[in-house]
Amino acid sequence: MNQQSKKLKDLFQVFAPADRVLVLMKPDPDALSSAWALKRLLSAKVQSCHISHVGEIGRLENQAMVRLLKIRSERFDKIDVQAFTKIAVVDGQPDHFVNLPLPKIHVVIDHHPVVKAFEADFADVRVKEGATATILTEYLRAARVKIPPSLATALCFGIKTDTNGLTRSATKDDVEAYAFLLQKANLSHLRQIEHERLSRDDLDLLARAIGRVQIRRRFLYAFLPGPVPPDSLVILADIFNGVVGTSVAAAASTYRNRVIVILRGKGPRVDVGRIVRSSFGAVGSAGGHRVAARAEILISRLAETTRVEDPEALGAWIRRQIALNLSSRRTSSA
Ligand SMILES: [Mn+2]
Repeated sequence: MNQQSKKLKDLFQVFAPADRVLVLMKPDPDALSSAWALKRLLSAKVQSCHISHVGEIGRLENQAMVRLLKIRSERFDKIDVQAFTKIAVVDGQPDHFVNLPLPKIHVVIDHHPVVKAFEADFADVRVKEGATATILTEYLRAARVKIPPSLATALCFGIKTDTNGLTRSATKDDVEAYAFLLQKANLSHLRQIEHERLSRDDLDLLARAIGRVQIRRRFLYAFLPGPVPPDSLVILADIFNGVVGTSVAAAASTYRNRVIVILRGKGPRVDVGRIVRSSFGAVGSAGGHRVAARAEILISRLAETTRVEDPEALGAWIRRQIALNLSSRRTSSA
């Protein structure tokens, strides 16, 4: 028996025919598709299997995915956890759900690094894989379960999203799973999901933001007087990252009591995670990786640093902070 078949056997051993299973996740494309794949995998083994998401399905692509592919997931606050006999978590770990009233978690399938050790009847955490959807695809193949077009499409989108179109931290396994799924997927649905990124409100916002873009050398910056929801800033930063001749794009605004800064980068030497940490790590939460990062700072924390009530002054302060840290030779004040 190969390794994947052994894991499948171990996974199935957790479940009994009378089990009512809850699959829990935070609803990004990788998590949604992985949850659906696990449901498919278990459907013949247990009495019932339900998918539930924690938080909102916010991004438009994700809403399009759920709508077009008819993924049935219920918000966590709408379900009764007590009605289930087993709980599985995908694309996350018990540590990511500490604020929820959860009994024991029986199964964990994930690709995030283990920050806090946990106990489960079955755990498969493969940190090297680009997507949990890749791992679930291997389970489906090992189980010889038929993968309907809509599920294949969802898994394709999950892998693509988590690996930035197979360009970021994608392994041979991710590429293989993707190639396998692509033959079964509905490509017109996949294209439609990927393209539904802008709401009508976002379009108005984009028009405003374009008028406020400043480009200095390879750094593109747009500050919008708030409030602007963080998800909309992500959309703007993604779009601005496409401007030729730039390597760092930042979209910033305020939302509720915070300053939000979203950074996107491209090019071989760029690391926006480092930039955002050295720019804002001292005053707020700041993190990310080479091509995507964000900072969130309580406005009140900046009251002594800049004139926070004046949007232009605040916007200029954020721009200066980033500009000071663009070059990796300049080390952050340690
Ligand atoms: Mn993931």
